[in-house]
This record gives sequence, C-alpha cells and structure tokens, in this order.
Amino acid sequence: MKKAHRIILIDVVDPHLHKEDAIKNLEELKLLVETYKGIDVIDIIQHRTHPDKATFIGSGKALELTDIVADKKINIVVVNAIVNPSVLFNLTQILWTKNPDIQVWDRVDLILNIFDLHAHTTEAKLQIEIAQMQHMGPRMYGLGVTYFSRQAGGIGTKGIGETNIELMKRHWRDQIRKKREELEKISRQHLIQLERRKNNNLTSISIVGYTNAGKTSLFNLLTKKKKIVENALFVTLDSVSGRLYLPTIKKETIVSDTIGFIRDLPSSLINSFKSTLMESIHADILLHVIDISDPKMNEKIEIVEKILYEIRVQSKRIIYVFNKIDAYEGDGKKILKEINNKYSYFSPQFISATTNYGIKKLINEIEKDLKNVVGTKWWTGGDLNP
Ligand SMILES: Nc1nc2c(ncn2[C@@H]2O[C@H](COP(=O)(O)OP(=O)(O)OP(=O)(O)O)[C@@H](O)[C@H]2O)c(=O)[nH]1
Ligand SMILES: [Mg+2]
Repeated sequence: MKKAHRIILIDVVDPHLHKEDAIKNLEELKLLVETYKGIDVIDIIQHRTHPDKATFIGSGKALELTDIVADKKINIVVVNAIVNPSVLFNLTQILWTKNPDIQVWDRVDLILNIFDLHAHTTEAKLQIEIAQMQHMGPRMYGLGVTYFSRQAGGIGTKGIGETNIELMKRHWRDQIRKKREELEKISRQHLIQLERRKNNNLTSISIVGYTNAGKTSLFNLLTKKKKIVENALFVTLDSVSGRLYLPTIKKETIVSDTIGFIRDLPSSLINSFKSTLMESIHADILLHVIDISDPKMNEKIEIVEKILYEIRVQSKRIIYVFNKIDAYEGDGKKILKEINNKYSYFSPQFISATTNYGIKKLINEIEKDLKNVVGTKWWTGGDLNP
C-alpha cells in the first residue's frame, strides 16, 4: 500500500480577522484536506500575523516549522493562502535541510491536487495539468537554480545553473503549449456540440454553486441519474449532462452539473477550467444551488456570483435554488421572508434534494422561465436527438 502523506497545515490569519471567521476558515481547510485520502494531518498551526514578504509565516515560525518537520517526519506543508511562488520556494529551501523531499503547498496546490484525484475526463485532466504546470513553474526554476548552483559549487559559478534554467524554462513552456493545443481541440469539439444543440432548438439549463451545496443531488433528481454524491468538497469535477422532461410542454431540456466553486480561487485557475464550464457559460438558464443550512450562506452566494461574472456567463436567467431546507435549524419563516426580499430578482426556490420537497415547483419555474428566455420558436419544433 502507498504510504500516507504526513502533513502539517499552517493557517495564517490576518490579526484583524474575527476569531470565529478564522475558525471557520480553518474548518474549510480541514474539510478540503480530508477530501484528499491518503493524508494524515499530523499538526495544525494557526498563526495570527501580517504576511512576511520572504516566508509568509515569519522567520521565527519558519524555524519552528523546521523542527516540527524533522521531529514528526512531515513530508507536506500546506499554507492556507495563495502566496507568491518565491515564498513557497523560500520555505521549501528552509525545510530542505531537514527533509530533502519536502513539498510546500499553498491553497492552489491543495485544490489542484484534490482536482487531480477527481478528474475523469481527458478534458478535466488536461486542464488540471496545465494549471499545475503554470502554478509550479516559477518554483521549479527557483529550485533548479539552487540545485544547479549547489552542484556547481555554489556562489561564483552561477553561469552553469543559469544555462540549465533557460533550458528548463523553454522545455516547460513547450510542454504547456502542447497541452494547451490538445485542450483547445477538445474545447472546439465541445463548442461545436453546443452550437449544434442550439441549431436544433434544444434548450439547456446548468447547475452551478458553491462546492457541497447539493448540485449533484439535484442533478440526479432532475435527470434520474446516479452520479456520486458525497459530503466532501469537489466530488464533481467534470461536466455531465442529462435530460429533464418538462411535463406541461412535453419537451426535454438538457441539464448539466459541473464543478463547484470555492473562495480564493485564483482567476488563472478559473480560466483553465473554462472548457469544463462551457456548458454553464452557454446555458439558457442557470440554477444557482445554495445550501440554506450553511451559516456562511450569504458569503458563499457572493463568491459564486463573482465567479459567474468572471467567467462571463451568458445565461439570460439565473434561478436561486435554496437547498437543504430540511436541515435548516433557524427561524424558517424569517429566513424565507428575508431571502424573498433580497433575492426576488432570482425567483428564489426552496427545495430539499433529500426529501424531494419543492422539486415540482422548481420544474414549473424552469418551464416558465425557459419559455420567456427562449421564446415561442422553441415550443414548435426541434429535434431532441441531434
Ligand atoms: N440534509 C440535506 N443534505 C443534502 C441535501 N442535498 C444534498 N445533501 C448532502 O450534501 C452533500 C453534498 O451533496 P452533493 O450533491 O455531492 O453536492 P455538490 O454540490 O454536487 O458537491 P461537489 O460536487 O463536491 O461540489 C451530500 O452529503 C448530500 O447528501 C438536502 O436537501 N438536505
Ligand atoms: Mg457534485
């Protein structure tokens, strides 16, 4: 059996951040890490500090970390932030003395590694590879410089290292270009397929939302499929489609489920997932699934809205679907009123994908909205199997 990774989590908290929020952030980090099987969390450090330019956690903590890495035989250090590659490089170099195989990950590395575990299609795999190469690149050159100049006897013989670094960079760039070309081919196919659907007057709806909101559970209900549902983050990575029969108009529409969103996703990462997100970008209607039982609901709604804006969704209609209503513990009437006031533009729907509550009403809303969005042409023709 493969040996488990021994990992330490470092959560660096802005001293101005409220203590409760800091604890919640840490919980999300723990959830993220737990998704990654084969990892033992050996230690967690939550450090309140302003980020240090060189090491992020500060030189004192970095030294402390060196001892922990040695004592507890740690092989992965995860920093819960998105940091400059030079910082990760510096930390790796400091910890190298105790464990030459040490890996220092930031939040993006962690998310990418989780993505890697769940990616099934060639498209998703390629997107992750490219994102990983882009994210790791600068660190690799940095470590390369150190490695080669060490080999060459250190200071004064930098020239040899530099030549090698140039070679490495060129090789790296070529690799990324090749992968991009492969991905572009697949993306073009994907786009052609979407165009064909439109030409056949086929409508589509896409399920989006924060990770773990219950998107796949709703997808399964609507399409009668059996995709994996799990209480973990990023279970779904690819985009899958099914069909939903709309009873009053006696027609089918395509429903797709895709990757969930999370806070602090850098734009570069979102961009590299554009191919997978294509279904959502071009859908006639988006169902934004929200976990109403989550205390951080409002913040998560905002995060999803921001990402939808960043990927430039072209849907003319977004419906807010408040899920897990069965698990809501507060004053039900009050929250319903609040949501209806605040999000009236998005025709809030209240459902439970577990108990089926509200699904019929949601389908009614979808039918009504599709009619408005797509127009009457759609009702009169169209081949369902292009
Ligand atoms: N109580 C309750 N739990 C639900 C409901 N819908 C989904 N869940 C649970 O929420 C968890 C996440 O469900 P998924 O459908 O996998 O969520 P997702 O949004 O697809 O998650 P990712 O693909 O990981 O982003 C699972 O444990 C589900 O059983 C609901 O209506 N009520
Ligand atoms: Mg899912």
